Amino acid sequence: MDLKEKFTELMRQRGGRLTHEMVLTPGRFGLGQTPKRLQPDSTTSMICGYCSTGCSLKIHLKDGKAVNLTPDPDYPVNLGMACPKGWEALTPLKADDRAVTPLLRGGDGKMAPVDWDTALKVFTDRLKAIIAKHGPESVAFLSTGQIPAEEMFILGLLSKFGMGLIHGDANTRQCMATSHVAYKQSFGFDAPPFSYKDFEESDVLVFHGANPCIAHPIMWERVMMNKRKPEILVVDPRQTETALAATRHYPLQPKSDLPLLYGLANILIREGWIDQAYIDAHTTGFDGFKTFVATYDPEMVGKLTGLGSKRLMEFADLIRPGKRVSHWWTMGVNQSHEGVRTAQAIINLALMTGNIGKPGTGANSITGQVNAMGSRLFSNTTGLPGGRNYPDAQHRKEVADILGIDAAGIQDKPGLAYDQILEQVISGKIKALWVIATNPAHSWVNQAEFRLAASKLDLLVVQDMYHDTDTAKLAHLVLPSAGWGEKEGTVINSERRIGLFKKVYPAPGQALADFYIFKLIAKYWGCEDLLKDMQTPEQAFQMMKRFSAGRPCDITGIADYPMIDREGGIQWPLPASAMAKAPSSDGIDATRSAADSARPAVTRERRLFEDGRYYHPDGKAKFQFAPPQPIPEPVTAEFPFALLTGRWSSAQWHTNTRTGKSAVLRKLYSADPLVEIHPEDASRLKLASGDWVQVKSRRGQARARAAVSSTVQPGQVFMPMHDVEVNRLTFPAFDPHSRQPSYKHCAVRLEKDGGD
Ligand SMILES: Nc1nc2c(c(=O)[nH]1)N[C@H]1C(S)=C(S)[C@@H](COP(=O)(O)OP(=O)(O)OC[C@H]3O[C@@H](n4cnc5c(=O)[nH]c(N)nc54)[C@H](O)[C@@H]3O)O[C@H]1N2
Ligand SMILES: Nc1nc2c(c(=O)[nH]1)N[C@H]1C(S)=C(S)[C@@H](COP(=O)(O)OP(=O)(O)OC[C@H]3O[C@@H](n4cnc5c(=O)[nH]c(N)nc54)[C@H](O)[C@@H]3O)O[C@H]1N2
Ligand code: SF4
Ligand SMILES: [Mo]
Repeated sequence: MDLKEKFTELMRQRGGRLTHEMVLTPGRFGLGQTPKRLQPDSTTSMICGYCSTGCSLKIHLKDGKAVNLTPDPDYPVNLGMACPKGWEALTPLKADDRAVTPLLRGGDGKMAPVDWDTALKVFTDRLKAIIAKHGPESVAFLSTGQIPAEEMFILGLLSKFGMGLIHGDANTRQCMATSHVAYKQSFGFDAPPFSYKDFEESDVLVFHGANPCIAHPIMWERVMMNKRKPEILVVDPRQTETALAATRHYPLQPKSDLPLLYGLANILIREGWIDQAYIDAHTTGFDGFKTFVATYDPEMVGKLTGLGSKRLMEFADLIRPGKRVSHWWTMGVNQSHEGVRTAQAIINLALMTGNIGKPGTGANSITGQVNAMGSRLFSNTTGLPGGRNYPDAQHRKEVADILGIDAAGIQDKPGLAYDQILEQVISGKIKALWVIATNPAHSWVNQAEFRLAASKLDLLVVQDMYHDTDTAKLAHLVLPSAGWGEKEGTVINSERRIGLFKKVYPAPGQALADFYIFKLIAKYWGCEDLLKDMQTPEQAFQMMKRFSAGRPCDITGIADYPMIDREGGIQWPLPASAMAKAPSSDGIDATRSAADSARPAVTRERRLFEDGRYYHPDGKAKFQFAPPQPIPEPVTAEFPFALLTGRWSSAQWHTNTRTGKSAVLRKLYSADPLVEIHPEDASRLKLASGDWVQVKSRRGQARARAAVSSTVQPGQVFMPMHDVEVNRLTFPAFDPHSRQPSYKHCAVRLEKDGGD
């Protein structure tokens, strides 16, 4: 009997009814029809559920169900465009392997369907028993940047203040932790300063370790709309699609970004290509920085990076003051053993050239997942809601006051980071793990370690849309979730724009929105009072607003969900005081209707720091720097290749649990794992494209097909992160400040494999 049949059987045994009270209030639990605010046969628009670009899609409904979609032409982000994932966004909802009922591993080791009542009792009874025996530090959760902010927010409140857990982290550690720490230390708050319009308004765009043609295709379309004939510089060891489309490619040696950036700073200072007035008025620490970079001689840096001193001079000349220069970075920077200092070295370049707070400028970290930014501000994992800090007594008091709880009950330091949580699972201190909307059995660095950790757990709970993800297969309990399109909430994109998810499709079987799963857990745990004012996502949003009041991310000027819809998304900050003022004069959207003009306008595209004021108490940005550290696992004679990893096609999303369900998207990528290898290396190893090879590291091995291509440099190979094999190889090194894994460098060797 397959799971679907088992579920039908279970429903039959129960008289075709759910046993829990949710059957009495289906609307409340996100079951059943489209919410009232949508007409059954109409078109509505909502944010795509994949990447942080945050495109808006028009969803066409028939009988209250989405039947089709088209990109939204009126939204300031995507202007009528979408990438293949967006066009195919409805398909994964209908997949056969959706989790349609909770599943519990029985004494025979097999998963069997159970009803929610049983699942929730197992969840609370087992976790409470573990906590009673081993303390609150023995249970941890791992969540995500892919669910609405309201869901992350109530999970954070429930887990920390309701269930009393200490440790919880998210896949945003794998992704954005570096930018978060870098901005906080440099600007005083985690605040990406840009608006997408800056893509169009730059004279020079520098992409550091970013491949937007593949990873953020609609942002790249915005670059293509730039009418200023911009120079586009790509700093990437690989000749990516973006590098090919750029005007200049700097194929540096992997992980030599930090010396490169210090070398550039040195040239800029030496040549007098800096904005001293800006530095004096708006920054601190420049003199120390100047002394520090003086030793980064162009000859030495040219050799170290493999770029040569001439190209360094050319680079510095292109980014000096006088033109609008914007710097953009993603995972080539963040996923590094020294990601934070590298990101800050980019920030330093923008500050010292005065290229920030003006059109077409900025030190701009592009986020990855649809709601990575929501997680940074509201998830209550590494910081308290509203971008507050655990160690700050005043911040703890503010949080306690809003929630009506005792400040003494709030921990005074953040919980453990992802890697430390897994370490403690392995050492036996953490006994239970609750995994929500992430698939670490594929995506976590060094799978051997993750598998070992999973094998040691007394309880692994996986809350996912699908029952057969690599992580769900290891679980003792699976909680079935509604996905994008089946629930409501807000998400925050890379340019700080808050947009809406809507419920346009019924969730299958007993699957529930994560929001209501958390609500049910609160009820069964006996702490539902904590969330009593948050019966719906929109009520939780109102609470998030309260947490934002007076903070740099203040959104008290957003009245409600319909306002977000009307305005085409709203960037933070938008304090209530801004809405009380007269309509702002710049950037108001010309498409606003006559009725709209009666209300104060929200400027549609805004950037931060236009007044040169940063969030440190002195109002200034800080130069941050430190000497580069050696590569954690350099190549050797035994493991002579540097393995780089990353995104491979615009049709693949991470571990492919969603994109893999679309026949259209599957046609756009390789069915087999791949390893890209340079023609010289391939000929030495007698490899042709399509041959199977074994890729081996000190931790594991992976079988992949050779893709012979000069996109990689000799001595380097590249594997897509979308293939589950890749993290059997990666090396668990971490940035010391952000604890983000360095996914993009480890040492491997290749051996031809006889098979076909
Ligand atoms: N289609 C698609 N789009 C996505 C995603 C997806 O899975 N699929 N995921 C989303 C998410 S969560 C994220 S975080 C983003 C990631 O977006 P990106 O960061 O743009 O994507 P990656 O391919 O991981 O890495 C970017 C580049 O870093 C380069 N790189 C490797 N090592 C170094 C180095 O030492 N220095 C420099 N300068 N570059 C280096 C790689 O060669 C690669 O081309 O994409 C988002 N968008
Ligand atoms: N080697 C290597 N590894 C990497 C990277 C790399 O560049 N190289 N990149 C890293 C980065 S930047 C990231 S962000 C991570 C991503 O790694 P993961 O987060 O593990 O990847 P996803 O496939 O996005 O997993 C999301 C899971 O959530 C489920 N899901 C989707 N929507 C919902 C929902 O609404 N509710 C619930 N409960 N579940 C849902 C999906 O089915 C899926 O199982 O991978 C990291 N791993
Ligand atoms: S670029 Fe990102 S947000 Fe836009 S359609 Fe593609 S996946 Fe969705
Ligand atoms: Mo990411």
